[in-house]
Amino acid sequence: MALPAVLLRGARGRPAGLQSRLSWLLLGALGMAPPGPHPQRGLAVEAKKTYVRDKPHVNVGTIGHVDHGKTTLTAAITKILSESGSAQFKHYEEIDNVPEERARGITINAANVEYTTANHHYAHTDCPGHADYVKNMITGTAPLDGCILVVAATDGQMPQTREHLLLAKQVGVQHMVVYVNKADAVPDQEMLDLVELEVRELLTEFGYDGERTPVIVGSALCALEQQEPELGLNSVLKLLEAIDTHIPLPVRDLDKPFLLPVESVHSIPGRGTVVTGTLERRKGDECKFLGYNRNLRTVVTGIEMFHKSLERAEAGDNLGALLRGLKWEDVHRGMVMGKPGSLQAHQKVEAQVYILGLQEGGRHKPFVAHYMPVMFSHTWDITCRVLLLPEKEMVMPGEDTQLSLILRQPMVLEQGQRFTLCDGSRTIGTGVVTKTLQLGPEDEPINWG
Ligand SMILES: Nc1nc2c(ncn2[C@@H]2O[C@H](COP(=O)(O)OP(=O)(O)O)[C@@H](O)[C@H]2O)c(=O)[nH]1
Ligand SMILES: [Mg+2]
Repeated sequence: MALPAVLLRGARGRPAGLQSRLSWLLLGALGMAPPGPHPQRGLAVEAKKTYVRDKPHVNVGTIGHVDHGKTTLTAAITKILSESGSAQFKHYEEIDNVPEERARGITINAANVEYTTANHHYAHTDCPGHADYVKNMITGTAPLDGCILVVAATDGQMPQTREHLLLAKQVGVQHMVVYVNKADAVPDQEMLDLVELEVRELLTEFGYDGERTPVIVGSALCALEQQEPELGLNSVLKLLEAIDTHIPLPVRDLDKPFLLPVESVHSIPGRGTVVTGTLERRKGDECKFLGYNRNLRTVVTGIEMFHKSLERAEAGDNLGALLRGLKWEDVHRGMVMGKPGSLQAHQKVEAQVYILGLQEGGRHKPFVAHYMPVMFSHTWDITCRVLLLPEKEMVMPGEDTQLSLILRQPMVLEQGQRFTLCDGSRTIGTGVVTKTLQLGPEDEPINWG
């Protein structure tokens, strides 16, 4: 018997014509020049895109104080890599004047450039303004796997150097590579050494490995303007190599115990209960359901996608899972199904959040402690209560802040998990869990109104 039609959601096709392009690609991959220009230019461009996707993908971004050279460095990287066809050159102005992108009601004003190195394919984020940096690191759809911290040798560390490092640590960026920029403007080697020393200390202070973090000294401007190859070109090549080797591939969700946020629950006469959802992580047989104060254990006896039974599911699959011995009324949308032991429900978390400004559709008034928005994550939503840091009186629209949230019931929440806060139908903020906490005696009892 087939599963409900709800499982039938948009077939995913392969890109047409992929096979026919392979031989041409192969030549490129082997380092041989393709035989003259490709007969169809559009196809060639497309072919290159297909090719770069084969390398493991890593998300990086430039952080650091304003005017220290983040955008210049980003432009220089694309310029240098464009010469070997591994990137498209983006001019400084193109990166600095990106139009605003509206994503999930939040204005993200960040430039994304793309390039490939010997080992990886990179998406590199550079943001123009200070406020946008902070916002982007909290709200960005893809968390950064590593950051390039840019410090101008002319200034050394500055307030935003510290602030961005702190924030990077908060949102879970684990790896840093440092570029000490503007070395062309500092002829004194001792001064450069001092800046490097200071940066290493700073990294250690914020919980990074200051001793072993690669620090490359150079000049992004020289690299961009093709002057002083030692300070320019070579420093950027060294930086790229450091990024390639020092920022490890992110742990693929495919390797993690499976996790399925439940979208809907069905009862099928004669077969049992089926839950549907999009698998965030891979399949396992035994499973546990957590959320809304429940904790149920069962076994998956079958999975189906597009009316076909599956041997094994992969992350990203939209599937239905048949469960042994569970009743339809036992499971709800919003519960999370996962491998026993790999999941935990939490009722209190610490988070870094960005509160939307009025122009972004957010609140027009600040809020104070004990404010109760609804928190959305995975497929669940639940009322929560805001606790502010002791010295903090209120949070203004457009502000980013650290705070704690107490949920009405324990839900599956992990460090690094992203969520949205809503007030009625209005999205008022977005955040990322920085730490899961235990409820303390000071937290009870709570009146949920
Ligand atoms: N002398 C010198 N100036 C640089 C270098 N890199 C960037 N600049 C200049 O520093 C200023 C700020 O650079 P920009 O990339 O916009 O910094 P951002 O705010 O960190 O993105 C610009 O005027 C750049 O031309 C460098 O290596 N040497
Ligand atoms: Mg910039």
